Formats: sequence, structure tokens, C-alpha cells
Amino acid sequence: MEEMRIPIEVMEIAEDIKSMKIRGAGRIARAAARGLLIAAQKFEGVKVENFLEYMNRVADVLKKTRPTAVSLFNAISYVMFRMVKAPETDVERLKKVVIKSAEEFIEYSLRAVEIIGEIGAKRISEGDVILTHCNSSAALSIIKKAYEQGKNIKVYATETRPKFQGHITARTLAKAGLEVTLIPDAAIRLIIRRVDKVIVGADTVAANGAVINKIGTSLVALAAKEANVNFYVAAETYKFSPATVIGELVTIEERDPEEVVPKSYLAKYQNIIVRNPAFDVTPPEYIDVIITEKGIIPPQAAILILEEEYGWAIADYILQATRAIESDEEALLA
Ligand code: RUB
Repeated sequence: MEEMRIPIEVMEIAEDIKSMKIRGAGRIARAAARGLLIAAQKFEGVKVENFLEYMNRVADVLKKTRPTAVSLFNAISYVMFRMVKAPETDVERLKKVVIKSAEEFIEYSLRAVEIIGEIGAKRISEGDVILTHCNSSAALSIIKKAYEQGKNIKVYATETRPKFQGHITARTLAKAGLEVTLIPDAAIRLIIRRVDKVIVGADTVAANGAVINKIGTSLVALAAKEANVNFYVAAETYKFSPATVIGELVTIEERDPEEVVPKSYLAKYQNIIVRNPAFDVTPPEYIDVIITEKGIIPPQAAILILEEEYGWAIADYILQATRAIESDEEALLA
């Protein structure tokens, strides 16, 4: 039988994530869940094995869009794990499992951002000056909530080169009524002296509490540490990476140099190398707390969140590693 083609709507979601039309770790995760949902709805056929093979192909396409935000992979495994473990033996019922799981994930994710706002706003005091980098829905949820509670706060938003996500942040906050000042990234060390708190989002939180976020975040953290300014990270628990528990490193996305300089520049100066890493790693020593929907934790407690939320995934990785060792040993003995 001919392979069922991946629906155009799913390919469009994948393309929108790649091109950053859909961006930000939370949005990417919800878009991937929506992609799986649409794929399940559109499947035509009655054979379970065909459905599973097709859903795995869809998951692979979505996983290949951007490499750094673990939220993407966690959203996909949330849905796919439930599909694989479901006792259902007919396609229509399996489709329902996928649709329900994807809806559950999306709902959970939106709620988590709201709860982070509620919890994080308690850490914001009247008169605070806050600096944020890039554009994080979780970080903005805290800032907006504190403002809605009547706290008189001001915000510095970094431009966030080369893609200028800071402009989205500035516009969002200004629209909500806040006083916001947009600054070039290079002004961070000068401005930090006027700042009380830094709040940023996360693409991935590693098992040791290191936070991977938009390029430049670790420089903000460095400046904050030097100036004794609190550094908060707002991150839903699906941004914690179970693979880092077994030693996997987080891939830092390197994007097209054309986002940094125009094509004509690259053509003219062919002997100049232009690099465009999209994320960096902020070590746990630079982070005061991580604000999650399950509460506020020190970065060193990331492993506890991972054990609680992703114990099953970690156990699975360890099982795979054990099997690999055993099969190596068997090969040696043979
Ligand atoms: C976005 C970015 C954001 C995190 C968190 O990078 O680094 O800070 O994804 O965002 P990009 P959120 O623009 O390259 O996707 O809190 O909205 O999930």
C-alpha cells in the first residue's frame, strides 16, 4: 500500500517553525502538538501499523524544524508516548488518543504560562526596574501580571540582534500600558546599574540547572552578577530536558549568516566568516531562581523537576543505554 502523505497543513507548521514565523519555545511546542493533532485528523486508512508509521514520520518532520528548544521534543513525546502506550487497537480510537493528548498539552502549556505569571509576580516589588532579553511569553506573563496588580514598574527590553525579538517585547509591553525602554544589546552593562531584576525565558533547562536561551542571555547574566542584580528565569516544566540527565548535550542552533549581514555583504567579502549562533548557555551559578508552574526552584533543583516529570523518559533512556552495553558485551563474547 502507498504511504499516506503528510498533510500540507502539517508541512506548513513545520515550515513556519523553521522560518521563525512561529517562534519562542512555548509557541513552538504548542504548534508541534497542533501538527500531530491535524495529522491524526487527516489520516485515511484502517491499519494501525500504517497509522503508527505515518505518525512517526510526522513527528520526525516536526522534530527536525529547530534543534535547541526541548519544549518541541517534550511536546511531541507527550503525545507520541500516549499514542504508543494506548491499549486501543483500532485507528479511529488511536486518532482520538492523539487528538486528546495534543489538546491536553496545549491547554496545559497555556495555563502554565498564566500560573508562572501569578507566581513570578510575587517576586516583583513596587517601583522595580526590570530588564528582559529577547521575547519570552513566560517572562512577559510575570511582568504583565505584576503591572496588572497595580505595581508601578518599568522595563528595559534589549533589541536582541540579529532577529530583533526585543521589538516584539517592547510593543507587547507598551500596548499593555507599561513604560518600556528599548536598548541595543551592547548597552546592557551600562544600563544594568539602573535595574533591580532581570527576567528571561528558557528554551531548555539542563539537568544541572544551566539555562539555554536566546544568544546574549549569558552576557546579561554576567552583567547582572557583577552588578548584584537578581537574575530570574521563567520556564514551564516542559522546558526541562530529560536527555541531559544521561549526559546528552543541548544542540545550539546555528542559523543563516544572512540574518546577521545581507547577502551582498557575504558575496562581497567572501573571506569573512559570519557566524550566527542563536542560543547560549547560562550556568546555574548565575541564576537566582527558576520560576515554573510547579513553583519557584533554585537552578540546582532542576534534577528534581526532571525526576518528577520525566522519570519515565529517563528510565527509558537508561534502559536503552543498558541494552546497548549488553549487546556490545554479547558481540565481544561471540
Ligand atoms: C526565543 C527565546 C525565548 C524562549 C522562551 O528564541 O529564546 O526566550 O524561547 O520563550 P527564538 P517563551 O525567537 O529564536 O525562538 O517563554 O515564549 O517560551
